[in-house]
Parts: sequence; structure tokens; C-alpha cells
Amino acid sequence: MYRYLWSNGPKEALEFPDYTFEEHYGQTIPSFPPREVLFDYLQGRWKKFDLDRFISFNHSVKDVTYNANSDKFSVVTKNHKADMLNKAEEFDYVVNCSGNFSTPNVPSFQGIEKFPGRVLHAHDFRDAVEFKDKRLLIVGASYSAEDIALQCIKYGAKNIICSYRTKPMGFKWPSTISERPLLTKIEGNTVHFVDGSSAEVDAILLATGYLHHYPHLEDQLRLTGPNVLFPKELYKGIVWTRSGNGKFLYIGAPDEYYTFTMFDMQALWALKYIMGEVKRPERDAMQADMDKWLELQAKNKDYHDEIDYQTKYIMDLAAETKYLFNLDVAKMFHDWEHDKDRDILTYRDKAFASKFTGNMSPIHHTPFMQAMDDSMECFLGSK
Ligand code: NA7
Repeated sequence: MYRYLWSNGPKEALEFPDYTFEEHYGQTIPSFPPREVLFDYLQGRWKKFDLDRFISFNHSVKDVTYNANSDKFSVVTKNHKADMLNKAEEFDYVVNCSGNFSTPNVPSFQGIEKFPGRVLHAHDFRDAVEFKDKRLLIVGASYSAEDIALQCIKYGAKNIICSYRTKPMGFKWPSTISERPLLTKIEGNTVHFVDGSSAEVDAILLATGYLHHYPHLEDQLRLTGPNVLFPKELYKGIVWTRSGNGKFLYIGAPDEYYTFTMFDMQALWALKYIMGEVKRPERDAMQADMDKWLELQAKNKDYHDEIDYQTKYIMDLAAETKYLFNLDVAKMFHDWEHDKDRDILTYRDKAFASKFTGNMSPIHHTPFMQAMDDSMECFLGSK
């Protein structure tokens, strides 16, 4: 999470019903908090339920294999404190929750190896101040490109060109941000684009997304493919169907609008499934169910369709787990998209009401584009 990162969606759309922001902060707070404030909220929840005791810190999973004869998984972990591998342990089920936004997708462009300025992936972007007074090319047209372009302008970049492969983001950008089609080649500091235009830039940032990358899993357990709302071969978006006899699960594999609450719903479904309260059907029926979701996904035309699609997915998991709360925040997401279309510079200055307390959040004391201090004290108004 880079410096100066503020939530790009309303916090009310990711709020836990069993642990609201108001419970954590003892007051209502604005809807788009910076990273420290969100992290503090997450910490509050896992402290409240004392979850640390279930986690072996300083251990990484090195190898997971499925043995069809024993119908069990063999898992090798490394103890980093002792700097040694532990003996393989056997498990009946394995749930992979290692995330899919940490291994950069790094495309190559002709001449990039001789570009004289800095080249980096969004993954390694840390501090927008680095690009003060610079001309920056950002490749990509999704959330990272949008947010990093805004951050860099906010902290003084001279101008930014965002280069898209499929379609432009299309926001009403300030005059310092423009969009061009894909770059074709780079000569010195000059970047050439598909439409025949060119521009001089000082730095290139690849906001080109991430790869599903699970080197700690044996091949037959590895999910691959693009970052989509319903990845292939996962029954209910959770159960790996290629291998593992329905006992290898993924949490957090879909691309997301719903974030914290989606992980929570997937985790609850996985728990009930492992406990036998939720059952998976025969292979054909599982395939038919996955096909249904994949066909629906193919029909999504825009963000609004995607929001409704993921809402439907969450509601499906909620129904199967007989979840008590209503997590449907589709309207909030639609409003947020409309706010972004109206003005990409001010959408974070809006306020939303909590679905679970009913209370309206206050508007932040300083408009986002002028709020240079992203500390918790400043955000909460005590500084
Ligand atoms: P995303 O949302 O996966 O988007 C990746 C972007 O990178 C997308 O616009 C792609 O273009 C573009 N891309 C990928 N490969 C290339 C190549 N080879 N050339 C040009 N452009 C390319 O990643 P983000 O980092 O923005 O967001 C990550 C997550 O954070 C996001 O999913 C949210 O959950 C929050 P495309 O549009 O496919 O043509």
C-alpha cells in the first residue's frame, strides 16, 4: 500500500456488519480513509476476536502437494526465525488465501531497456513526491493507473499520459492528465503511440496489473488466468475443481468490488463447506454452475453490470450460508461510479451512510486534492 493511498471506494461498502467503523472509532468518520485508518480498523477487528492466536507468524508455506491415494495434502513450511524447513505436515483441507495483487504483470515494449529514466511497476510505486515536476507515462487503464495518476498530480508531477490497450478510462481529467492509445516503441526519452503521436517523458510506470502466482503450490493446484470477477475452475469462486478432490479452496481469488465483506462471505462458505453444512453437488452440476457464472460474466458490459454481478455472487454465498446480515451495497457502488464520472477529483469528498448503523458519515474537513497529510491524526481531525 503506497504512501498517500486513500481508499478508492467508500468504506461503507466494505464495512463488517459485526464490527462497524463507528464501533472501532467511537464516532462517525468520513467515507474515504487513508491506508493507516483502514489498517487500524482491520487490526481492531482481529484484536477484538483475538485472532492472532490462530496464526503462526514468521512462517511461510513452501510446498503444497495433494496425494490422491491418501486424499490428503502434504504441506512444507519454513520457520524464518529458526531459518529452517519444518517436516512435512498432513492436512485434510488446504485454503489458499495468499492474495493475487502482489506479483506484477510486466509487459515489455520495444526500446524500454534503453529508456534513460526510471521504469517501475505500480507494485513498486511508493511515494508520489518522487515524480514532482516530472513528465510521467503510465501504462494501463484501470484502478492503479487512475489512482497513481491522481496522486502524482496532487503531489506536483508536471504532466501525465495514461496509455490504454483496450479503452481509455474516460474521466474528466484535469488538463495535466491525458489519455492516449497503446505505446508502440520507445526511443530515448520519446514514446511513440499507436495513433502516430509521440511524447517526451521522464519516467514510465507500468500499471499493468498482477498475475495469479502461487509458486508454493504444485502445478495441478495452481489457479492461473486473468484478473476477473469469476476465475475458471473454482466452484462458487472457492473450490478448486481440477485436483484435490474438492478439498483445496481459494479465498479472495476474484477481482473485487466487495472486498473485506467478500473475503468474509467466502470464508464463511468455506467453513460451512468443510464442516459439511454446505455440500457440493456432483461434478456435472458443479460444472453447470460454474458455466452459468462464466456465461453471466461474459455479458458484463461496464462497471455497473460488474457491480450487480458481484452483488449476485455475494448474495448467493449469503443464501447458502444462511448469513444473518444483508451485505448488498450495490446502490452505494453505483452512486460511487456516478460520482467518479461526474468528477474524478472530488468523488472522495462525498459521504455515505453506514448500512449497519444507519448513520451518515461526515464530509472530510479538507477536500481530497488538497489533503496532503494522510496521517490518522489529521484525518480524524485531532491534528
Ligand atoms: P487491473 O485492474 O488488473 O488492470 C490492469 C490494467 O493493465 C488494465 O487496464 C489492462 O488493460 C492493462 N494491461 C495489462 N497488460 C497490458 C499490456 N500488455 N499492455 C497495456 N496494458 C496492459 O490492475 P490494477 O493494478 O489497476 O488494479 C488491481 C486491483 O486493485 C483491481 O483489480 C482492484 O481490485 C483494485 P486492459 O484494460 O485489459 O486492456
